[in-house]
Amino acid sequence: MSHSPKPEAGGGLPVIGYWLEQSLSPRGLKLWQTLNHKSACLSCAWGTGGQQGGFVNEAGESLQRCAKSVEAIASELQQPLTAHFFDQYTIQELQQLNSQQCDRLGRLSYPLLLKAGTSHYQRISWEQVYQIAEQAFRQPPERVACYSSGRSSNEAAYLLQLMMRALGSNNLADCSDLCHSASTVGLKQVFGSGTSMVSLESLKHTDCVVLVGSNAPANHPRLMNELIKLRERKGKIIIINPQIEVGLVKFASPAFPIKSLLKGGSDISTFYLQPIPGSDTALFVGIQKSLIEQVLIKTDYLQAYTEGWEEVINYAQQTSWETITNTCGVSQEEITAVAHTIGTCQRVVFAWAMGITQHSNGVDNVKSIANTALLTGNAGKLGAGTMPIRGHSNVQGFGSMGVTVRLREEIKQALSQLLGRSLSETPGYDARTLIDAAEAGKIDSLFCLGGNLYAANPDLYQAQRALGKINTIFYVATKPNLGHFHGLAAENTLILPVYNRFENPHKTTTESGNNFVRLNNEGKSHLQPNNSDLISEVELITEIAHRVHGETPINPSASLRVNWRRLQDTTYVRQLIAQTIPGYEKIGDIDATKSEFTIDGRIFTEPKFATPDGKAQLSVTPLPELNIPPVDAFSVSTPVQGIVVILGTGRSYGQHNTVVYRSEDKYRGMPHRYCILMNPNDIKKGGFEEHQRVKVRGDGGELENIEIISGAIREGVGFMFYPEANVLFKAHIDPRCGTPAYKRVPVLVYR
Ligand SMILES: Nc1nc2c(c(=O)[nH]1)N[C@H]1C(S)=C(S)[C@@H](COP(=O)(O)OP(=O)(O)OC[C@H]3O[C@@H](n4cnc5c(=O)[nH]c(N)nc54)[C@H](O)[C@@H]3O)O[C@H]1N2
Ligand SMILES: Nc1nc2c(c(=O)[nH]1)N[C@H]1C(S)=C(S)[C@@H](COP(=O)(O)OP(=O)(O)OC[C@H]3O[C@@H](n4cnc5c(=O)[nH]c(N)nc54)[C@H](O)[C@@H]3O)O[C@H]1N2
Ligand code: SF4
Ligand SMILES: [Mo]
Repeated sequence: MSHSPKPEAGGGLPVIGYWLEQSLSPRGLKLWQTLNHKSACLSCAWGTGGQQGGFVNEAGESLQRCAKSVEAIASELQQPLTAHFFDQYTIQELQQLNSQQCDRLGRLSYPLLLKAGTSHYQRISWEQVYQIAEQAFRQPPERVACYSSGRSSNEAAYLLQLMMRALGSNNLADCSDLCHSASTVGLKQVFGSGTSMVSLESLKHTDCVVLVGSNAPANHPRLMNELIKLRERKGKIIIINPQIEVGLVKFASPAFPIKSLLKGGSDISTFYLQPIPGSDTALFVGIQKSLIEQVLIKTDYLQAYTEGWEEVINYAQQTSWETITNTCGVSQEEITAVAHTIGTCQRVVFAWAMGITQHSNGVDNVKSIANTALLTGNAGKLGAGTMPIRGHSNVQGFGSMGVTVRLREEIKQALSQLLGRSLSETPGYDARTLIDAAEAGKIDSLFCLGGNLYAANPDLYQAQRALGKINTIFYVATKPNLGHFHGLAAENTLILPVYNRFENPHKTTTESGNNFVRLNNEGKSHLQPNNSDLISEVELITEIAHRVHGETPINPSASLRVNWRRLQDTTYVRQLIAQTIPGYEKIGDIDATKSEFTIDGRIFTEPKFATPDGKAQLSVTPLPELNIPPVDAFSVSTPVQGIVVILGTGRSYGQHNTVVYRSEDKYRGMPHRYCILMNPNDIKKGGFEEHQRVKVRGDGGELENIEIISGAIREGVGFMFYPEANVLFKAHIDPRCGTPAYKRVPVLVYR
């Protein structure tokens, strides 16, 4: 097999090639129309698109669409599955499909039911769907659960949680439990607010960005424009990542054509630190220690605006350099240089993604970053602060709408007033505890609003077993995925097709990771009524709620009334949101004003935070104890030739979460999905050669025939793609937020 050379910059020609290929395809015209549709991009939470036009970002700048949005739209513009498709294939045959093949089957276009003991999904009517739903939702409330993924609208999210709370169930698991939950929990403790405190406008004033555990060139491509501009104004960028992601070193963005074409891209990283996976807390405590030694701590600021800082300083002082550098694997010299830059820049933004949150100490990781921001006075001023880079395009909106097991007290009060009764006090299941509860036979009915609960979880064997103990599962989706064929319920598995964001017959809203609310116009689907039978998510949820909860308002004397069918009008839903969700007041008249807005109370440009006394709360973040299991911990019976590495599992450049669009990853030189990226020295130490096929075994399972690819990754560390790698390991979570340690998976690579 020939191996093409890896690109020397992120972005660039492969991306332009992809735009061209899609534009020239038969759906090219519809694709461009959709790109121009006034709605937020489907893909990531950077929040491009909206009322000013599809290519405009939150700061009103144009040319901000990236190839990822094209990928997402192109996939939604596929033809519908034919009327008899599911008659032709048994469920066993469908289980042979990989993620990419599932997605390429086409758009789901009619409701489907797979009954236990039968071999085929069969088409059913919406009336049959509602009858099954009525039954399913009438089970004891603690045995009814939902899971959601952040592509749907605020309106659908709000209705989903309202329906569940009205039932008396708090079981609102969400993909954010597997994602940024550590950020929400950590930031709330420190600042009283769980989202980014930096607006896009504010980011333009920074002179230093510390980007930790993020592969933004692939996953938030338009953030790269801000990093390029930062370097152009002589700002600094500190990258912290065990893996050298080529686009974090150099990135070619179409918004900077001259640099991209003539110079092969713009420089990104000023410093690139490669810590041991899972050790970021140690690295940040090291940075704090160095800041103290270099007398760069802002004591006046700490005294005026924070609490708990003395303990944090004491802890950093008491922790020896030896312990710090041994834990994080970064030298004191490098830490000192980076601390000097952070301590001497005027306005520093600390941004992070999954490399920080997906660890069994994810909350500490987040807090150690927040502490560092505070020690240097970099929170609560323009151009500075903490910025979790959110995942799905509306995942943050789901949290704001109350789709969470950690409901804010204010929302709880407002909802109980709306429903005319107090909400259930039984704690709800998050994504992980839901799987455990299901496995223990404690769940009867599960309603999945988008997503792929099966394939997104660690330990796919457990996920499958657990889902198999639930009586009825509803998968509300736009396209088929692995979960629809492997995550089968004990009795009834339903797949319910819905319109996506740019097709809904009504207006909707979404919230970006920068706390900006977008208004999405009505649209029209390319699917023809004669060969498809779709409805909107809002219609589906309100109809189920109406059937379960009845015609009448739940409490006629409550100050607000819920009339479920009237809630099919999303204008009315927005009014309820305005009245019950803090910071969302302006949504009440967005239909008339068309004014997209920044949510109140989230962006801090003054050092007064959302805690009860307005002060930020620092607390000690203990260094993690990171162990590497010996070879014999993997119970391989015969003597083996191999090596134990710490695996990070994540995304390729051609996938969106569990949905694979392209199998190869050109930027990392990984030609297909079943590769492991390893350091050349580890390949040698294991007695292997590049491109050799090996077995990879974790504590949950094994994969065979994995191709070794040599790459710029720290020694002792490996990288594989998810969801394929999710068979390898069991769930090890941070108990404070429930997020699994997807980024620190010890595996034996052997033959
Ligand atoms: N195109 C595209 N865009 C997406 C998505 C997608 O799948 N495709 N998914 C969306 C979603 S839901 C999310 S959550 C985001 C995900 O966006 P990211 O978080 O950028 O995605 P990951 O692939 O998980 O990569 C995390 C990075 O963390 C690094 N890393 C791993 N372990 C550690 C560690 O211990 N410490 C540090 N400092 N770094 C580490 C990895 O090398 C990798 O570069 O992207 C969103 N946007
Ligand atoms: N090993 C490993 N596992 C991980 C991660 C990792 O880094 N490593 N990352 C985790 C993270 S950060 C996340 S967020 C989760 C992702 O977990 P999920 O959000 O559960 O999964 P997705 O793959 O994003 O879901 C894709 C499906 O959503 C459906 N969909 C798309 N658009 C719509 C819509 O408009 N409406 C509806 N109803 N459905 C729609 C489509 O049918 C598609 O198949 O995975 C987690 N799992
Ligand atoms: S950066 Fe994110 S929001 Fe912006 S166009 Fe790309 S995928 Fe869409
Ligand atoms: Mo995510």
